[in-house]
Amino acid sequence: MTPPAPPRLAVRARPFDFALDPGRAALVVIDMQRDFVEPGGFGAALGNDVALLASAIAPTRALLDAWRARGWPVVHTRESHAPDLSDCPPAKRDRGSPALRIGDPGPMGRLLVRGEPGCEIVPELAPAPGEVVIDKPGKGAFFATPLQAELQRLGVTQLVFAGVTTEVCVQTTMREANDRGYEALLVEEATASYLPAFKAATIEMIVAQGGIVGWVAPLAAVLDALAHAPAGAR
Ligand code: TIU
Repeated sequence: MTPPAPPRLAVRARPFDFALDPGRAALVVIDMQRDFVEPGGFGAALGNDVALLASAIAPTRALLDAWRARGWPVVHTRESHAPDLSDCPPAKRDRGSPALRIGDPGPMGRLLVRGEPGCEIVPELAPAPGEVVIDKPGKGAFFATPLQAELQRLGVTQLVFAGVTTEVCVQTTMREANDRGYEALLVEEATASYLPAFKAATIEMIVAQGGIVGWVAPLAAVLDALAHAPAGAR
């Protein structure tokens, strides 16, 4: 006989409480790479003040610690391209007029190219052994990646999101997840944007119309729910 499923945990969220399923929720950390967060990377080449993203590191670390303590699944993503740029459409590489383009050499190696130092996740949030790492050529993490197959393998139906940037890769991935039937929750302090007004607008877009894209919760609410999760439930 299969044991009864552990009870769901109410997370205080907008537009209404999120019913966290201890057996089926993965933490998804989007693109916390040196190329976005540190000077000299892709984000800086686009003309952004990368210091604005540092605020997301400590809250994301708190989430990771709580998730790992429960033994629940963690997924990290990296926006990245093959060294020959065969997975980088010219329309993406040529966009805008940055100081450096994807694949160009910078102080942390070639921008957004797999294997280069700048493409790695910041040391504070480095993936632990056994955690899933998805290299993605697009802004959304489902496009041209094995993410859906990995989530199915893990039995995951709920995704709790952290990472950068809120309105680009995080929101795109939440929308992809929502359309695929996943329940998606964004943790407010664990995400950041180069444009704080866009982070605020994204949060409102997600929760509008009864949660048209998903839910948004404060970090404390998620940590509180995790603290009440049955030991080892997964
Ligand atoms: N430019 C910007 O805000 N973001 C990206 O290019 N990628 C991600 O959001 N990861």
